[in-house]
Amino acid sequence: MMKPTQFSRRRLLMGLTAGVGTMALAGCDGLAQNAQVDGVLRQTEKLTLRGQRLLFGRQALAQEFSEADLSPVFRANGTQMPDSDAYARLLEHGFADWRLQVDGLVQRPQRLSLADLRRFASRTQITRHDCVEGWSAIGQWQGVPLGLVLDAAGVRPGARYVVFHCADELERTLDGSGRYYESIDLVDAYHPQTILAYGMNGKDLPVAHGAPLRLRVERQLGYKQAKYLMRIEVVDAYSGLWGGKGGFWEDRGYEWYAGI
Ligand SMILES: Nc1nc2c(c(=O)[nH]1)N[C@H]1C(S)=C(S)[C@@H](COP(=O)(O)O)O[C@H]1N2
Ligand SMILES: [Mo]
Repeated sequence: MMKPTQFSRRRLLMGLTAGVGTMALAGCDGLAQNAQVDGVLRQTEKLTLRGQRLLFGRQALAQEFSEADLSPVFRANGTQMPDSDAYARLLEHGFADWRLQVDGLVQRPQRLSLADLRRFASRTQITRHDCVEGWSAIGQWQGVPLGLVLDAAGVRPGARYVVFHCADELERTLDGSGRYYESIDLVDAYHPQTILAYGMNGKDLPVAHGAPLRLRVERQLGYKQAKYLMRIEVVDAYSGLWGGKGGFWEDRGYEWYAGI
């Protein structure tokens, strides 16, 4: 599995190589060129340090709790039952016909059943969910690390974000712009606690909490935890989607990076 550090180091290295390449073309004599290269190296070193501090910060784990800490009631919020015939049919058949589509900037687009997802290694974590509306709850989530699914699909160069398309329309509109969606960057996508959860508190994920599959991205607020996942799209930009701000609530004024 490609770790975010490897990914970002490669990105930084690529930046360095590009910088040196340009310098080599622009340099007129050896000395000046060396001085310039030295300058680039020094600058890059600073950048690397700053970048890594940022990234290590981003990679810190969210606090995990014990079973004794589980909230007796985990509130459901937003959509609690997608209002579409397509979803009703999927639910009726116990999600046997449901497939998670994985596409966009990937080498091998996937159509994964719940059984396929359960065949990947799984991660179980007990974390606190914080909603901006002012409530929190501690729950246990089981699922497949998103990074494993992305690696199975093979993320292509130029990819920057992962978009989550959901089954529900939180706001009824004629053009479909009320459909719930979310997006995160590749650093969060490869964070060890970022999972596609099919289980909650030891049972199959309940409908109210996003059955059959939802995102858990534990360093961010509640509205990033997209429920009712249908499709994962890898993109280089999210500006072309719906309102252009990267998510249902983002399009209505919330921050794209909802770090906690
Ligand atoms: N598809 C979808 N995902 C969603 C929402 C939604 O309405 N639809 N609501 C969001 C908000 S604001 C919160 S707080 C959490 C609520 O998750 P829960 O219902 O499991 O408590 O889901 C988030 N993900
Ligand atoms: Mo929320």
